[in-house]
Amino acid sequence: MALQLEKWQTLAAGFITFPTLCSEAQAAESKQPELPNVVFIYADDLGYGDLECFGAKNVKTPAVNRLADEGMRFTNAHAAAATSTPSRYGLLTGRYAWRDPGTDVAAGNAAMIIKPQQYTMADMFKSVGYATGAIGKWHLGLGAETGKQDWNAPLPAALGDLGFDYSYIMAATADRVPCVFIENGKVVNWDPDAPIYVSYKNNFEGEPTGKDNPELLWNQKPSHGHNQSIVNGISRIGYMKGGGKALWKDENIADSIASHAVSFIKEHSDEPFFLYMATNDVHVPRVPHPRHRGMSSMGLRGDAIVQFDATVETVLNTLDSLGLADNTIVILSSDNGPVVDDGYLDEAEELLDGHSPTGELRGGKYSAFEGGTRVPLIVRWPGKVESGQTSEALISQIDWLASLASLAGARIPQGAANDSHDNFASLIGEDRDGRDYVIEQAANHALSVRTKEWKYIEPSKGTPMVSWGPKIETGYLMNPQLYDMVSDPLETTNVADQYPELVKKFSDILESERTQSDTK
Ligand code: NG6
Ligand code: CA
Repeated sequence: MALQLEKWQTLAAGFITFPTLCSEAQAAESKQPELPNVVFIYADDLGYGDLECFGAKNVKTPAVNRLADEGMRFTNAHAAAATSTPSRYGLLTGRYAWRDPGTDVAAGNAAMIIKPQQYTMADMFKSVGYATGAIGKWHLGLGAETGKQDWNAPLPAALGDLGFDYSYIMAATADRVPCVFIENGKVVNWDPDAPIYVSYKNNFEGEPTGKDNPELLWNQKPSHGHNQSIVNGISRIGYMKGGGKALWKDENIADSIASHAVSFIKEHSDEPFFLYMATNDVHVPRVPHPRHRGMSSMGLRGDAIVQFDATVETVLNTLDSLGLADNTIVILSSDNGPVVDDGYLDEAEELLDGHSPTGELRGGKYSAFEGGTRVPLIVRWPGKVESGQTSEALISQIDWLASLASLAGARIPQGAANDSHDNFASLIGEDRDGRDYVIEQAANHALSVRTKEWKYIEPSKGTPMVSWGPKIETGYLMNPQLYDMVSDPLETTNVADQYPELVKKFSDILESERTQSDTK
């Protein structure tokens, strides 16, 4: 069609008075540019300091470095929460998880946490004609009722209800049963000889567990927790029976995710698409494919970062080979801060050798300190986002829904995504200030207010260190905390007593956010 028009235009040039052709040519000129594709590469537990282009030691991340060179690196970007489920909930709904009960780290048999009637990022893209796909870690529940799923039949409530045309997902995390991929609500490679049963309460008779049968843990052993059903020589959280040939091999999870992402991109290369690709790397159990083993000097955790980088490379190469790179926004980030020992004996801590997963930030996953929610962020959009730049804009994942809606020209329905602000200008580097403040949720639900200058952590109950194994400072204290993020970016000195008026201002902000009604 375009070619035909060009031919007609050339022909018409000699006959300027041919009215129909002129108006067609004008129409072609004023045609809106095609909507860009959007690809989220969403890592799991990848820390602010875990990528080479964010200062990582002992591990090379050439593909991510390339993305940063060709795009913009953000040094003050935050996940909405310090663990996966609430963070993803905020990202995909534009609504803070702390407003809604039942949004904490989900079991593998949790019911859908985002309700089918809720508006999601995928609904938004779909409303303006995008093809939408979710591939990789889900961790937001499936099915209508917790514990009542029939894993041997199509799940009645799944991602299709949330606006995703296509999904190929892990129900929860690699350390939680069921250890199978689910494609469009059906277990992949479902094995009629090994029907699947899942419980988070009781074991199934005769099934070994990590607790009772440690001799079966040939692949990886737990350091804390993770001592229930055994799959692929690794004990997990929760009990499952069956699975047979549907059971995943942890070594292949990254490749399965990458190859399905490639197929999705290929299949939709001639229409706008939104791909939410959530990797399993670098969550526990870290069991990278043998070809990535030993590629860092930090053992399995470092090798999982290498594997994450390989996934990024696959996606970038696919976009290149299909000629889609220029018209695709690639956004890379992580769901929460890093953890070293998160429950398996993988020597992650012993082999750090000077590498700091948080990039020296205090705390880590679960924590109210910066290490909990400050995450790497890279945005690449050739020709639109300046390349090789760094932005210090204050950014929260809660805003991505409204920001990308503004890009796509989608209208968010009244009452939906209320916490999400249109910050598209900062996401593409035009505005280098970003939000006035972001709100961060720690694992115990303590909220913090972070401005460019200050970090306020509200008083909350809890132990100073995570109490169940990971060696992480929680930042929980019964008194208010205030840190001067300009002179004290590592949150070493609580100055709340010196600035009572600021403490009041920030606690008022939290109070008013908490009481905000359901309409914008
Ligand atoms: C914790 C798990 C941890 C991890 C986390 C969720 C234990 C002892 N620890 O309860 O290993 O799975 O939940 O991580 O069970 S997240 O990144 O998905 O939020
Ligand atoms: Ca996580």
